[in-house]
Amino acid sequence: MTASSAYVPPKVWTWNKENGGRFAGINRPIAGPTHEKDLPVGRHPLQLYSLATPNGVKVTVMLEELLALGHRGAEYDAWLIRISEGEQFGSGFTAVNPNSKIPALMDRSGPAPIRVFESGAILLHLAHKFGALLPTDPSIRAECLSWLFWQMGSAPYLGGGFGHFYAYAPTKIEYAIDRYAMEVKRQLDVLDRRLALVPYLAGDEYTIADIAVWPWYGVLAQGLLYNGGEFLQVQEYANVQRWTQRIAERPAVRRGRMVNRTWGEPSSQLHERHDASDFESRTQDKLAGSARQ
Ligand SMILES: N[C@@H](CCC(=O)N[C@@H](CS)C(=O)NCC(=O)O)C(=O)O
Repeated sequence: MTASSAYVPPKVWTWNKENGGRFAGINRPIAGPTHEKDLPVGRHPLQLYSLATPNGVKVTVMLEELLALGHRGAEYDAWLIRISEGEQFGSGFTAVNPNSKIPALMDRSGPAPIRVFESGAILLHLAHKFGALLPTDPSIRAECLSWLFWQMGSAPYLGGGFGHFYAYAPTKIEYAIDRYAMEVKRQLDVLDRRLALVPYLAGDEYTIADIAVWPWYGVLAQGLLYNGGEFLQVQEYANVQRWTQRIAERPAVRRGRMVNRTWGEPSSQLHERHDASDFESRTQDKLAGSARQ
């Protein structure tokens, strides 16, 4: 019998502040701001407040794809929100996203600013705004939206379920790891079977469905998420592997992954993005080099 199986839930749950594991400092059972802090606003029409987690990367890849397609109105300032330091609970951030999670977007291109939160909603907002990466044919569009919403519903099992219990939980609970490993392998098989039939999730075209799914399942397939590649035997999903590789090579994906990234090689970290030239001049290796001179 493991220690966890001895736990008997009390009649009423109470908040044990010591019991949050790695996230004890930021997890709370209440919403709303913890402190007053305005958000910065840059010069571009789109203001993004984010971090390069899979949910954040969806939006920076989308913006870089739109710019690569020639949509100048997709120019953006990307501001860093350090969620491990609780910056998502500042009053300015909660005004943009009352759910206190990155990514959050302020679209300042019109007469009144529009706030958009939830990465799927942000992808749809941008796809509609620029008429891009969302198919117009009703049946292909339905397929695209189905895979987009599949991702929004499925990734919490991968992140909050598998990732949490496999990589972050203070104790390894076999039941929880088994349950979520099984579900994530099933999800990979769902994708693999789809990608056996078509090159991209909606069909022949790369769309916001791929942009949403790739930062989770593509990065998982690369073995880069939760160090779980070997455990889940991700190399077995050959069609997912082919799709993953193809998308990883896109220049906009390479750029989008660097934005608001605060870990990994210094040359892969662009903490804030305010101009296309920042990819050449403001990555952490370059900033450290110029600080030394
Ligand atoms: N469904 C949301 C999920 C966003 C989300 O979970 N963001 C995480 C980082 S990947 C976050 O901000 N966590 C901070 C917190 O939970 O306090 C979306 O897709 O935008």
